[in-house]
Amino acid sequence: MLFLTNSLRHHKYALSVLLIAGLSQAQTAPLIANINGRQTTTLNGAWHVIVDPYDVGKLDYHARPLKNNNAFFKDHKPQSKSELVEYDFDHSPQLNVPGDWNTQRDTLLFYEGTVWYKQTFDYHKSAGERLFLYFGGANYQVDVYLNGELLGHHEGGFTPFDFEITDRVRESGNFVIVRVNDTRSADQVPALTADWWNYGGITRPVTLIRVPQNFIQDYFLQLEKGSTRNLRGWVHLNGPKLQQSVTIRIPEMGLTKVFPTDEHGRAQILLDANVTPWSPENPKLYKVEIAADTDRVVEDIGFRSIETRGKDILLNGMPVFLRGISIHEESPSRPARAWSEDDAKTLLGWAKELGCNFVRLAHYPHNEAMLRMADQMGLMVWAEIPVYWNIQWGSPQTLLNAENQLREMIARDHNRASVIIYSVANETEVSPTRNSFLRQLIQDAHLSDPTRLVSAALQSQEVARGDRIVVSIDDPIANDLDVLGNNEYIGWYVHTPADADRTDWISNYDKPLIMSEFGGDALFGYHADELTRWSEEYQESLYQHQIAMLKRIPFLRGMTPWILKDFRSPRRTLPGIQDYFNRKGLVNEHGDKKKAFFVLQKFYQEVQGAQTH
Ligand code: GCB
Repeated sequence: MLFLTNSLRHHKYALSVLLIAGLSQAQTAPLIANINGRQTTTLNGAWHVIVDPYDVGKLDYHARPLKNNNAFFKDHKPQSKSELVEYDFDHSPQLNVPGDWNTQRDTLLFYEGTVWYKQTFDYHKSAGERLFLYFGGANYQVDVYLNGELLGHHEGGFTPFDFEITDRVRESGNFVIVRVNDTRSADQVPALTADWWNYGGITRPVTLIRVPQNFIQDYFLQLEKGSTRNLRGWVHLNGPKLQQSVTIRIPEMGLTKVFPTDEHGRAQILLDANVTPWSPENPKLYKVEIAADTDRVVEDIGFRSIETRGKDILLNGMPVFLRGISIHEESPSRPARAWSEDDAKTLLGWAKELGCNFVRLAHYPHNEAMLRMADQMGLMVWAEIPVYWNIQWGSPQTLLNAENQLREMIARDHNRASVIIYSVANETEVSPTRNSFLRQLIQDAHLSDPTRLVSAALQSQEVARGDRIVVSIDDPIANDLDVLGNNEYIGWYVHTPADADRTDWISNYDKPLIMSEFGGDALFGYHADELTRWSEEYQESLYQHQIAMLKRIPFLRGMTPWILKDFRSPRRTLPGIQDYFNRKGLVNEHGDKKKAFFVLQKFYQEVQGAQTH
């Protein structure tokens, strides 16, 4: 496992990795870093699908697993005119991969359950090479089969996974069958309810990756926390020849240095470099070449330091205010799961237009294109796992699952300069089991990647209500976090917008606070007075009062209002207004800007004028 050597120092963590390897993630291979830098063949395109609400492709009528040719993964064809076979991928309709199924066919909008996917490919394998089948993401439970045999399972809708298929691939007629099931359940992450659409399907690209026998599986290279010179990290080789020399080359810095790998294929890297740091004003990326004796990979990587000092957040040693916005992974051109570079460019372009230097990618790891685009455009990122609302805190299995999702997110994104914060939870209720669950995740994040800050979106408490309202940040896990996040809905779920004027905030901690959510719904084009719910004027006034209040919080160091764009949610049923959309967006699903957009934009211009970042 990728993180095994990393985590051996920490027994409990190592144990969870082993358990995961044995249980929920059977047979997935270690993740390959930077697949864009590899020789790849895409399997994106039209896949044949069978919608299977009763799971007849997997279970017989007594709910026992099917072992015979009725099991869909066999892709069996009748051998005679008399043979009974009740499925046929090749005459079943198609859906696009990547893509959610809900928005590709009207009858699937509310569908939650199983869909089977099939794709075929031919492949010419050269001697000495290895081949991996890589999924950017599929929601939620996935079984993958190649040529009628199980490759493995994956659980979790928003992180990548891969399988080695070197010994199983044929010259021609390969068929991949994937069972994707997005049924919600209480023990999952997220659990039964969430305020976003449960988009099912193979929602991110599927790729064949060709690598040499001994290859560079992963590497990590970032500025050490608090340093503007020390590039620290590691390289991890995979294959039979683990002891090699690894050369790190950054031509623009005139840097070349060789490091030996140990018997586990790992090299520790330390470079003294003259770095032009990455920042929102100058999102500098360097071409970094990592070359072993048997493999070579190149990637654009930026270097910046991020740390806290008391209540301040320091970017490259300088205090910074995070002018952010929250974003769901929904396409700006049509309300469906986003996955493409174009989607990323538009969404992040809107954030830039607002004057942001920061985005909260809520509430789960977004597709990789978003992170790479944030690197290029100069937007700092809060990255998040879907530990959301009501999780089964007492379940060891659920914790393993959350840890695995965190690990996969960090493994994919740990070289992105844009990522400054890992968030481990959103609006979770304090309890002893919740506290220890989250503490484990915070510890995992710090261990896996000591260069980033760890946060969580907490819930504050109202401690006084008289002439003044006093709200306190007080949570047992706050001490474990580097940065405090807090969601509040003054003016929407509680109080009136004007009540923000008489609200004061206190905190028991010498730590920075990011107001990770506030906001209210408005239907674009609906105009009324500022006390009328759902009107643009109500939302505009709410933002004005909120901003006036936020300016008075002495320990506030950033904010990510809820939210950039209206997004689909099954919880939002009000006809004529919501129509299954959460309307807290500053733009609607067609990109039309509401009045509040300009209120926030103006505030961010003011803040920007007053600081360098
Ligand atoms: C929240 C949640 C977010 C919801 C939002 C809302 O606190 O974190 O997922 O969408 O409130 O609109 O109620």
